[in-house]
Amino acid sequence: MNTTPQSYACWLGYDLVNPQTSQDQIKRYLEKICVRSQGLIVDSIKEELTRAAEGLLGGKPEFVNSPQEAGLVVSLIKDMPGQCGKGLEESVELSDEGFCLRNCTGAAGKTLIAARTERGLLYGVFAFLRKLRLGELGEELTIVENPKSPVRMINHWDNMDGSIERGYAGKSIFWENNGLTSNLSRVEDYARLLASLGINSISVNNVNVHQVETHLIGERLPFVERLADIFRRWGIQVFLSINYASPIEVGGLETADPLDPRVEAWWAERADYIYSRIPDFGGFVVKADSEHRPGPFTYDRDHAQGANVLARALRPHGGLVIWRCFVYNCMQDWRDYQTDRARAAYDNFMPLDGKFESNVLLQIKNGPMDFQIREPVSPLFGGLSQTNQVLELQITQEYTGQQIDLCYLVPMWKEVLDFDTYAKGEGSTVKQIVAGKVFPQEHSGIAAVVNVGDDLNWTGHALAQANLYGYGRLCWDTDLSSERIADEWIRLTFGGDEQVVEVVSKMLLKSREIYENYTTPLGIGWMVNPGHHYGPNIDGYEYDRWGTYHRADRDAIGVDRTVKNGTGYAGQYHSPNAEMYESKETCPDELLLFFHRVAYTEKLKSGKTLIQHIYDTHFEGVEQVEWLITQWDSLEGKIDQVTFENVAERLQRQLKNAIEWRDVVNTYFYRKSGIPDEKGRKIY
Ligand code: GCV
Repeated sequence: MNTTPQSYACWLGYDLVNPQTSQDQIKRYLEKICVRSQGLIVDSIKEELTRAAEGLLGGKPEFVNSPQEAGLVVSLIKDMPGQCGKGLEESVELSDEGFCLRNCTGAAGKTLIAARTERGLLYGVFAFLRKLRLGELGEELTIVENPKSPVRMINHWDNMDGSIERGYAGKSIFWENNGLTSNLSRVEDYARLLASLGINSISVNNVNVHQVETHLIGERLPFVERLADIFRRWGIQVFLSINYASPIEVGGLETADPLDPRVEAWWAERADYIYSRIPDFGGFVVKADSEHRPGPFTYDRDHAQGANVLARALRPHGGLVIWRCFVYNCMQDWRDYQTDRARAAYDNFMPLDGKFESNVLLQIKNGPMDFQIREPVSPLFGGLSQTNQVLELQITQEYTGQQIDLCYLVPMWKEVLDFDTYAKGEGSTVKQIVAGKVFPQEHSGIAAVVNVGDDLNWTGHALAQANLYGYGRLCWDTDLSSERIADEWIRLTFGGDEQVVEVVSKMLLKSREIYENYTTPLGIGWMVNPGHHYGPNIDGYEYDRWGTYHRADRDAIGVDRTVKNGTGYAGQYHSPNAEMYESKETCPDELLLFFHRVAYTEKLKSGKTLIQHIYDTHFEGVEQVEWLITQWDSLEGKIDQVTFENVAERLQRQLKNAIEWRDVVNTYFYRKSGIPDEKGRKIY
């Protein structure tokens, strides 16, 4: 008996197709396939096509040599017959990872998937299968796609004891008992899932690199080799997070000073060793001088000096250094009104713009704080103009419901990507910057902390799969809409029942607003239980050292970050954003408390007072969770039972959480302000 739940397959459940896709069409494409090229990734392509044919047709495809006999032809351009390949080269613009799907001229019913590289072919095949299942392959077919972001990366915060920092879906799928998992076939399934979205790089250990993991670049490297062997077959390069003190802890030197020649020589030798075992190794991800991690500050060196020594070691092998900008003072005194954590990344890294080696990429969290439900976009985007940049997102729902509460994050990421920095006038959006189109950058892209673990459905909450899917699709094409991504994901995951599509789509698209309604208001953030970060605790971080304050008193709440009277953070943006945030009149309501201190009695743009807005949104948030529950209940019988129950159970927990948030937040502000709710609802 097969006990694997349907949700294990995620969006690659090939038994599910939309009603628009006819069996004849599937047969025509998948019964006979001609794969002209050869290679490691091409082998994976054939396996995937076989899997797809088994799911969609109920039998293996026949791989034929002659394109004339086949319904589908898969070929590298260089392996296409002379005039055919030349014709294609001339008519379409393909990047190294791009692909082209089109009907072969003169051969009725035949479709060609062509690319310059095996990776391009892999992405083309997955796109083809997706379109086939969605019923989107018309008779006239010419599709050319090139990925918009060059680096499309997944970061794991997995530790080798199997735990995952900020993981909400079980244990690590890579590591157990300080060694490699015994379930490598699951790693292979994971690699397929990522490749189907176009992900091309992955870091496999936590950025907080503890003692055991420090030796992944030493005696534990063979484990990484095994993982790299799997990911390579799916076009994904493996990276490691490293401990900046490795020269001491692995190398036995007495220093890790980046300017010490012994340290430089040690890193170079280490890189040679790694590449001798993993020739296509991606490089290092580095969290340095952040939250007590070691870094160049110990030696009075700056972050450019710190990163460049690694970059020089990796460069001869084509490796990259992905250096995180999450650097701030985590020992702040809450009485200190001058220091502003929001300013920290910009203050630390702007003076270094242009000083990094060409294979260093600065990885910048989307907001200046830390993955809250609402933050402005980090002003480093648009600030840095001479440095390679990677946007860092968080798919794992640390502050956004921990995969208990439903929170489809794609709309939030779209806001970040669409944000216009005005760095070079209108149109200097974050998505253009990470595409490498605004400033000259040798490398750029997007990375995200992933939400998977060894739960059978990967993400704990089955609907949280939509965030992983959405992340990958957005990296590939930052112009896709949240609606389109949700629609695709639902159809590929649950099939094409229109009621399911409509209901789940509404639930996903409303979910971020709902979560925001019952949690922290208007961009102020935090108010969570310290440590694990789930559930409300308004003053949990208020008198602490982390720089995350709301500063509520009986009259007002919010942090003044204006240039005129506050911390000056608003001035880190270009005009006209700086002016927009500086003034209460033009600052968007949803970020008002991030930038300004506002009295409870002040009116918002909506016409409501601040305190009434807080009460109303918190009552509404709970009602909206009740709405989510009725929506989901209406799908019973239309969704496989395991998934149905999984989501139903999470929604009940979400309701409890939302009620707790509502009552704690409303009571807190009622007690502070003494102002009653206009509508006389129950506040404690
Ligand atoms: C991996 C936040 C999280 C930490 C995380 C850190 C980071 O502070 O709570 O768990 O550490 O961000 O991004 O480095």
